[in-house]
Amino acid sequence: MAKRALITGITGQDGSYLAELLLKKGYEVHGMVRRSSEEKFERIAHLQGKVQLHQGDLLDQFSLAALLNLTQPDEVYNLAAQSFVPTSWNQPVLTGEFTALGVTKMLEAIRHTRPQVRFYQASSSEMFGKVLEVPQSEDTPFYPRSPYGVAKAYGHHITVNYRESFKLFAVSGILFNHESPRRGLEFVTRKVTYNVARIKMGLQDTLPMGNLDAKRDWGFAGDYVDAMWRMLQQETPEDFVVATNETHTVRELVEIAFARVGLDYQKHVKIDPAFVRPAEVDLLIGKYDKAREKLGWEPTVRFKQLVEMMVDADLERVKAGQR
Ligand code: NDP
Ligand code: GDR
Repeated sequence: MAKRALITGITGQDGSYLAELLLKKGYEVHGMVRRSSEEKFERIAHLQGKVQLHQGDLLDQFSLAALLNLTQPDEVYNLAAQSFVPTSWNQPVLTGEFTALGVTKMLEAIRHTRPQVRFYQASSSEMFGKVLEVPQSEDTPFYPRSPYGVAKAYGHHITVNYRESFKLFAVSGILFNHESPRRGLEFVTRKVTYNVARIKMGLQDTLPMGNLDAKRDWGFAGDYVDAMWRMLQQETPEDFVVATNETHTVRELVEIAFARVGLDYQKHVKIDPAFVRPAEVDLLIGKYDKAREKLGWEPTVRFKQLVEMMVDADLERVKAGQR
């Protein structure tokens, strides 16, 4: 019989890639979606009829238990979260409700209705924040720098705790930044590649940016969802860092993206304090040796290739009058 998976956050960047991967592997895929006045399922439009969508919300404990009863999953991937770091300073309580307590709600639902489930929690390199070690591994202590990072650290620890307290097969993937042409427009990679395409097409001239000196370890989302799946196929539940072990500045990102369309970023990028954060994460670089050794996982897309893939995709979209 086909394995069944339930994905929260299926309408997000990672949810769409993970749903594709699991369908390819022959899974029956169920996704939890929030109701809104207008359905915006662009990222999974091409999977319509292949995935089964159900209403539910991380804030509503019973909706989670009901969904587990209805779908009887073998694997649950908890990707839903308020995931944009700047919003977490404007809505810190809501971020805590979704991104921190939402994890406990899901774990409680699993414990009481389907304890045999294999559970994946989407943890983040933002938990390392003001880093205490370079590069960062599974053993590096956390020092989060935003309400988002703090909420993710809670989600991480409660996942470990439920594994140790109730013997659940619960794992936490500590994923570094991962991007794709499906990335939300407010995140820095997509913001840059989309605006570069618009500037190239003569639709605007300037790009307002925040801190160009921040360094990130950027990989491709398609690679990272494969690591999530591999974590749930292990014999014993363990946590893993997933990264590329390369770090680049936002300035390099901007430079490569503009160069792809034959432009000089210095003529278009303007620093706007509105995009500078109250507290910054200056340097992230992940050590993924454990994932390589135990999961047999390697990133397949490197930084320059990733940025150019995103610029090319955005150029096509802008030419076609799409977002
Ligand atoms: P997105 O922001 O693209 O997607 C977030 C998803 O969560 C959307 O489907 C959204 O639904 C859903 N969601 C938000 N709040 C709720 C709620 N209360 N109830 C139900 N669903 C909700 O994120 P990504 O795909 O980029 O990331 C997936 C996960 O991985 C997130 O938890 C993120 O924090 C984490 N992560 C991401 C990294 C990255 O670089 N991308 C790195 C490390 C961790 P809707 O469409 O309705 O808004
Ligand atoms: P991040 O991603 O905060 O690392 O979280 P984001 O792309 O938003 O920022 C990366 C870095 O770029 C700097 N920056 C800007 N960022 C944005 N968004 N807009 C700008 O104009 C801008 N200018 C400079 C930021 O200061 C920052 O240093 C992402 C999210 O996907 C999280 O959910 C996830 O957990 C982490 O990655 C790993």
